[in-house]
Amino acid sequence: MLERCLGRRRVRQIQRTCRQGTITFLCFFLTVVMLRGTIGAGKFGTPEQDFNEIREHLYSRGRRVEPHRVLEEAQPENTESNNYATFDISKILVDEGGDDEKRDPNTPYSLGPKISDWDEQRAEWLKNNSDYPNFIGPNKPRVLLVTGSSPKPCENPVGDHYLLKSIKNKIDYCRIHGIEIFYNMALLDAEMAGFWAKLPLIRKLLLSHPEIEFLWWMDSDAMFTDMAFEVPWERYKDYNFVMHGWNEMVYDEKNWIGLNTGSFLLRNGQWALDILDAWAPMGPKGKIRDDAGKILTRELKGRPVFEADDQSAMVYLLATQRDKWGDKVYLENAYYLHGYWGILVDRYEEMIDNYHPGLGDHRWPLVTHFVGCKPCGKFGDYPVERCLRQMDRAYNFGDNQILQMYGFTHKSLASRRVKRVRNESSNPLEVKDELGLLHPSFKAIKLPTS
Ligand SMILES: [Mn+2]
Repeated sequence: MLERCLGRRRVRQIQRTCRQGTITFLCFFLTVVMLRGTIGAGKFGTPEQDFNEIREHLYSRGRRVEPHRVLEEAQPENTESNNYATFDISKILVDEGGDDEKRDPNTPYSLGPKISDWDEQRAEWLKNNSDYPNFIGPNKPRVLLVTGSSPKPCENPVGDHYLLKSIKNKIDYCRIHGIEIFYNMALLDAEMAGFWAKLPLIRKLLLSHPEIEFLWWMDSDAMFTDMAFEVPWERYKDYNFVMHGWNEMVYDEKNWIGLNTGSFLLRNGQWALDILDAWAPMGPKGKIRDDAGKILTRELKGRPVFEADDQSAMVYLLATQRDKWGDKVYLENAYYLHGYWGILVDRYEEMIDNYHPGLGDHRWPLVTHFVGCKPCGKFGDYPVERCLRQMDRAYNFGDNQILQMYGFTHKSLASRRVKRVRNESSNPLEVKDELGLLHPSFKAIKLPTS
């Protein structure tokens, strides 16, 4: 029938083609079987997975991301890809872990060797190192702002982008105000991971930098939103520890949000070492921190059930030992040393319409703190979209005060794009910025006249 329609020669041609096709298919099939043997069947060994692995093998050898066995060892030069978008960072960031020195659980935790004459040691050092005075002007202490983030990348790369915005924001404020910055990414004491990591770090920095008069701790989730506000240092001359908070809420109510430890000032001295020692014992992770969390939830007003955190521990310490510490602690609420984002970010436009930077309080908050947003972690207490949108607004609100120095502003608080707000001048040194932040008096250094 076929022969009659197509003719004998044509049919033989088709038959030959079919035979060749069968051989080709057999060859392909054997290749598949061989490759499966070489590279493994993949995580689940599904046909689709097999196919993907084989395809990747055939077309992009050397561009593969996951480690694999035989072929890679044979051709090491092919493992180098130029594509950052597809590179798997876990190849480089290996979690060694495991070799932390274990502390004897029967000995109480301590931040370090007992020091009881730090004031004398420090005074001696300052006398011998007059090039490093602890005050850099009248009523202007030498300040070190300390902040930091986890040694690991964030769960989502967007988190790292916000960490970058956050440190850029702090660099700007500190440059304008003549403050030094320390950014920490090392976990100095594995037992004090999480919100407690700041304690060993702060102690280390106070002891290594006797020239620092005040250490300013600031969380990575807090941003400066008033670039023109200078801390009223003179107000704190008789105090060692300044936090945002209210005396009644801490001492009378024992409210766990009576103060905030996301942004505080600590004066270098023996007193600081002593309160760090008194603060630390609830920190060690595991049973100690878990049990302490139960005590704090029971004793403090409004505290949810969770492991001990540094803020609750500070409220508890002050409320139970007011006699010992209270006279040197200043709970500030005349301006926002810490300002809760929930009540501030939606009011920025209103602030712009009615007020100006330099006030630091509800009219123009010094700090906007994104309590409960965890842009670097897996889960926060608020919707991700709301947190990130509002963090952008806070960043841009603060950044506008930096951009105005150079004649620019963000197109809106939601926009990363900028526009010009004044024309270029051929006499650039005659241009004065509105807020006077280009050459602020609080940054000026007065050299002694001979
Ligand atoms: Mn925070």
